[in-house]
Amino acid sequence: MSKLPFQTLKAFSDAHPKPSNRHFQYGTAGFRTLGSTLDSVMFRVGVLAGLRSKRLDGKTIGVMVTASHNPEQDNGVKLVDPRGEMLEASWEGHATVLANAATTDEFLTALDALVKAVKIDVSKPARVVYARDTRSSGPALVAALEDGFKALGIEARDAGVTTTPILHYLVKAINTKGTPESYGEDSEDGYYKKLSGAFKKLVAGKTEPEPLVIDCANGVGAHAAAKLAEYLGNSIPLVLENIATSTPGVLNESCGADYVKTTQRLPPNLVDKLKPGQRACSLDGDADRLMYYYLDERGHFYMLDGDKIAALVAAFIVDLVRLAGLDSEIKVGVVQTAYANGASTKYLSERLPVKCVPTGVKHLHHAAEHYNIGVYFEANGHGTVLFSPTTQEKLAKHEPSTPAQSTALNHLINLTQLINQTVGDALSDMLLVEVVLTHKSYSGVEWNSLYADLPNRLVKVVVSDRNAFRTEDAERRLVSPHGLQTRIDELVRRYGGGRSFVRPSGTEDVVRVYAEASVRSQADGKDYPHVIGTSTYVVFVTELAFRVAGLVYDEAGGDPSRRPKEFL
Ligand code: G16
Repeated sequence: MSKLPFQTLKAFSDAHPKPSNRHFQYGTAGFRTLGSTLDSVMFRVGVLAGLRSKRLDGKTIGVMVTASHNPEQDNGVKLVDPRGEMLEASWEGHATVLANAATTDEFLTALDALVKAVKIDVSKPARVVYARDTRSSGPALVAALEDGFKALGIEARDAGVTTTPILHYLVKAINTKGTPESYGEDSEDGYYKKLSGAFKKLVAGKTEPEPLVIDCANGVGAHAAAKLAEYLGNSIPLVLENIATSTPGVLNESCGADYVKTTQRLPPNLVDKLKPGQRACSLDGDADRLMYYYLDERGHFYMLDGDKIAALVAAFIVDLVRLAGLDSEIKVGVVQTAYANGASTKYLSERLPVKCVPTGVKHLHHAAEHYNIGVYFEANGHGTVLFSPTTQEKLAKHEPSTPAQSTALNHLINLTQLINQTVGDALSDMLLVEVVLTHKSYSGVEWNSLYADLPNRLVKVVVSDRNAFRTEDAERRLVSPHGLQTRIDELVRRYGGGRSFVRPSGTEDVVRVYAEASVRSQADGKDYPHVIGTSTYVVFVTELAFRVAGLVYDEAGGDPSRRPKEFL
């Protein structure tokens, strides 16, 4: 077995020293922190991607440079495995070890240990495809990544500036090229062609929808949405907003899917642009999350989040499976996280099997693979639908006995092409939502009325060490710090039920607190048609969230003089 090119690795590594005062962690979505600190991490991830490829016989590995919904000064990097899914969990630990080697010598020793531990044949070829979002720190970080590729002699393909889901698509398309499982042409154009082609077939003969407004978060989704719009032609009119990708300081700023979800508000600059009832949606900074919303006649805001998308899509697919005459053979299931609104879980569980898993697409994706058709969405708008290989085969071979069965079957087959099954994809999900709304002749109002959200509130607490917070039961309960869960339970009881949980973020140095009101009839008995508004439920749940946040802050030894004044 040949050896690693230590001399070359050493020379390159010396040019990318690790900052001594930093600890890096491969979290929920790879490494993610201040962009200015990530040079050494990028170089080392470049080398690691090559080793992962060699370990998998030269299959192409994806590398995405992005910090998604995080503020503009952050950046990050994540690896994509050959089928387009997130990096296998055991390699997350290897990534963290390599990123934290203090010196070049330690880095080389760690590389050698990794090669031996996971039995990598270094003589195998290594291939990667990489891309970045629009952040200004991106080009320099990509240069460091490319040094990693050069140091190991990796065959690297630059996919340029593009969205995370397009990079995932490319990885799968490259690795399945020329095989019976071919995922599509291995180019960005191939992606647009595949999605737009399927969309046009699915809406053929239906009334053209009213224009859809897309808030592109001033991120890379603006580029992709513009190209997609060209391919879609007049099958759906799209109005792109927040497309200033080269203006410093505006990425995800008062716009984008995370802003909408966490503030439960419309991006302020859209207020005057939306007509009552007009559908609008927000992407996040790398276009893997999607939030829908609309305003009513009185200007009230209604949010249709990942839970509402799951409810809409799952019901549609279940209907199609039944209409195709396949309901005894194909079972549909849903995967959610603890953030799922209690009303959505109730609505869905009355109709389908529902599973709850920890936050992070990788957890949802793997759980969804256990269903014939698995619908997974996080409340934050990150999700997709998976059709198992045997289900896809069944759809291809099934012989319908009536024209109605044949139509439903074709719709299902076209959905397998419309949906980016590698990962959550805001643009693919948006087209999916539009298909369902068109087929059902739903406006946002009908969609929203599937169930009424329970009022909820999400609060961030900055702590010195988020790793001191550990959870169990799909993140619904804390096991450490010791005793804190008991105090949260007491608080929740005092507030007349409801629900609250605390978990460390996997993408930011914070702990998140979620609180949700319990059944509406237990509060003041009034009828609140939507979450936002002057409701005692909202006051109740906000107070609960800030009380729990206060407990967390104090428990984590937060400086009393800097305690946020809203924490109770
Ligand atoms: C990433 C993951 C999502 C996850 C989110 C949670 O999102 O890809 O699956 O829901 O992080 O973040 P946290 O752990 O900080 O609450 P994204 O869109 O930032 O890549």
